[in-house]
Amino acid sequence: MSEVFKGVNKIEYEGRTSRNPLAFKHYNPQELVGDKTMEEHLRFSVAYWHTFNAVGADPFGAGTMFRPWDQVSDPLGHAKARMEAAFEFMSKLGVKYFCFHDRDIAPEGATLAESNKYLDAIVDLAKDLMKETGIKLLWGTANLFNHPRYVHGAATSNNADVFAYAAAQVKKALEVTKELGGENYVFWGGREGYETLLNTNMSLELDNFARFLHMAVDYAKEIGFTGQFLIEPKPKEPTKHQYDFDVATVLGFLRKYDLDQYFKMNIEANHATLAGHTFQHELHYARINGVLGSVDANQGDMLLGWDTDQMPTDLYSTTLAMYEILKNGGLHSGGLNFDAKVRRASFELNDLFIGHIAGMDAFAYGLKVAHKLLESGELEDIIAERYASFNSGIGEQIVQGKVGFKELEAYALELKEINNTSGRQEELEAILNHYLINS
Ligand code: XLS
Ligand code: NI
Ligand code: NI
Repeated sequence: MSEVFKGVNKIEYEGRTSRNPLAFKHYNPQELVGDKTMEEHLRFSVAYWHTFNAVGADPFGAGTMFRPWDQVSDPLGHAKARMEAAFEFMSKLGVKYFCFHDRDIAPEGATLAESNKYLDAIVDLAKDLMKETGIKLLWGTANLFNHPRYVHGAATSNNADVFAYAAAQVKKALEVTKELGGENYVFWGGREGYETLLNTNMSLELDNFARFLHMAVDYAKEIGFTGQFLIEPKPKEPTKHQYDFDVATVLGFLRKYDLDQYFKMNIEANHATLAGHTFQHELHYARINGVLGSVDANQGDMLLGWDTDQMPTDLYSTTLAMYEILKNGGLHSGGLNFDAKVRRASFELNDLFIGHIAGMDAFAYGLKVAHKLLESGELEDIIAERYASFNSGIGEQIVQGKVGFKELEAYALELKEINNTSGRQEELEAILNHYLINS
C-alpha cells in the first residue's frame, strides 16, 4: 500500500513551548532522565487493535472511522494493507514496540487450519516490516473472547471442546510471538469469569484455568520461548465477574496453583479503577510483590462504569505511575502499551497521531516529575519518619519477631500515654503539586 498518513512527517520533539499538535512537547527520546534515556525508561508500544482495527462503533451506532486500509476487500489483502499502514504510523510516531492479538493482524478463517495459514502469511510480512523499521514486538496474545465459540469462556468454558480449541489457539500464538521475537506473552482473561453462580462450577473452572496456564508454561519451555508471561487483571466486563479481578486476586490464584514463578502482571489503568483501586495502588501492590511486569497505559472516565480505554492524559496518574515504575527499577522486558483508543468522534486519521502524542507527552512529563520527586527524597523521608517507631525500642523488637502478646501486654501496661502525629496528607499533596508545576 502506498503512503497512508500523507502530510505527516516523522513526529519531532519541539519542546514545551511548542503549540504544534503534531510535535512532542515533553517526549524527547534521547534526553537523559537519571541514567537512562526517556526512550529506555518509557518503552512505548502501540496497541494494534485499538489503533488499526477499531472503527469507532459503539452499542448504539456504527463505525465512524473509514480507514484507507479498510477499503481493501479480500481478507488477506486487507490484513496486509492494514499492517503496512501500521508500520508507517509507528515509524512516523517513533514508537519502537507494538502488541497484537492473533486475530487483529490476520483474519479468522473457516477452520483453525485456515486461520493458522492466514496468520503465517501475515507473520512473514510483519517480520519484513520489523526488520525494515527496527520496530519490535512487546507482546503477543490470543483473542479468546470475540468468536461465538467463546460464549461461555475459553479455558474456563463448561465445554471441553472449547478448552481444546483455545489451547490450540494459544499454542499457535506462542509460536508466532516467539518467531517475531516477542519479549512477553499476555493472558487477558477475556470471557474467563461468570454471569451467574446458578450455572457455574467455579471450583472446576479455576482448576481448569490453572491447568491451561501450566500447559502454556510447559509448551513455552518446549519451544524455547523465553519471554515473560503476563496476566492482565480486570474485575468485570465482558463477564459480570472476571476471575482475574485485580493484582491481589491474581497473585493469590498464581500462588495457590504454583504458577507464581512464571507470571508477572500487565497492569491497566482503566482496569484498576474499575476494580475500585487507583492505578498507583495496582502498580504498587505488584511492585512490592515482585510482579510488576508491564503496563497497559490508558485511563478511564471516573463517571462511567465501563472500560473506556482513553488516551492517558491525566498528569497525576502518569506521574504516580512513573513513580512506582522508577521504584521498580523500570519495566524490564515490559513497556507502556497504549491500550487506548481515540474517541468515536475523533475519527480523522490525524487524531491517531495526536492521541498518541498526548499520551506520550503525559508519560514523559510524569517521568520527569517522578524522577525529581525521588531524587529529592521528600516523600520517602516523610514516610520513613512516619514509621520510625519500628526502628528502635519495642517497634524494633516487633519487627525482629522478638516479642509476642505476653511481652506486648507487659509493655502496654507500663505505657503512660500514646502520642500520634499528623499524617500530613495535605502537605504531601502540596509537595506533589510543587513538583508537578515546576518540572
Ligand atoms: C481489555 C483488555 C485487552 C487486553 C489484551 O479490556 O485490556 O485489550 O489488553 O487482550
Ligand atoms: Ni489491556
Ligand atoms: Ni481494557
